[in-house]
Amino acid sequence: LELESRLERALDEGQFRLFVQLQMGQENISGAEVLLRWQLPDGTLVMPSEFIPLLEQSPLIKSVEFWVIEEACRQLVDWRELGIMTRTSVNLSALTLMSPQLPEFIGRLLEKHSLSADLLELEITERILLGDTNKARDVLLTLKNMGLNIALDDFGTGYSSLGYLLEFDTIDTLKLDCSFIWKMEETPRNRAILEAVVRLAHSLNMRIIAEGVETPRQLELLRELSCSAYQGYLFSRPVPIEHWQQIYQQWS
Ligand code: G
Ligand code: G
Ligand code: MN
Ligand code: NA
Repeated sequence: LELESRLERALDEGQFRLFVQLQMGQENISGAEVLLRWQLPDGTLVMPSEFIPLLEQSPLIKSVEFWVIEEACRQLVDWRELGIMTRTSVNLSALTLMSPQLPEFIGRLLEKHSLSADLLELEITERILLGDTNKARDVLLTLKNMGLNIALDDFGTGYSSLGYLLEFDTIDTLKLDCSFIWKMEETPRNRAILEAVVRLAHSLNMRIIAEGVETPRQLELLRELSCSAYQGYLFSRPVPIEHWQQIYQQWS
């Protein structure tokens, strides 16, 4: 409760900040993931793992994530003026995704800024899809029909990942959880599992993004499987969103 009222104040006082992390395609930049940070008045950055779980249990998460979407669109406009077109993804929690206002909110933002919907990707986790499956399917279809991209984050860590693929044909992108990449070189079996997941994505015409790429060797092995994009410290750590121009120039 203490934390919750501090978070409410954080939103009012503009203490949330956005970082972005590069996603690299086979040769070109393919996108950037927006990551939330809470900057305390003394400058300390609080990571999402320390406040998102609590925030996700409160309606406040909607206000925060609506703000994230709004800021992401504002950035897309700034970047457009610099000649930078980067597909940008935001992470959404269940309450936000299921919010009846979400499609209209995003639609109005895109229209106001004349932004193409496919510049925006919504990352959701398997946990979100656990609840009301029919409702989730409707919401995702609405968002998909608007032209937005839908990504399934942390793919492979949930209980019934494959079941979700049966239920939700609106998902465009799988984000392969870091653990697959980090364990890939340990045993042939691990490598075979990763390969099978990448092939599955290809055969369903889904994009697949490998997360947590830290070493040149990991990248080399993943490139043999040709993922759609690679994200990890090998390319860039998350940086403050104002620094995107530098990262962009470095990698393009
Ligand atoms: O950047 P970092 O490693 O600290 O991110 C940790 C986790 O926080 C990631 O799983 C990421 O998806 C999540 N996260 C970051 N920003 C947001 C956000 O705006 N909303 C939600 N729901 N999760 C976020
Ligand atoms: O769950 P999600 O994919 O949204 O989480 C993204 C988080 O993963 C980011 O907060 C980022 O800090 C972290 N991350 C991204 N790339 C790497 C990496 O190469 N190594 C490690 N350890 N963490 C990473
Ligand atoms: Mn994510
Ligand atoms: Na996430």
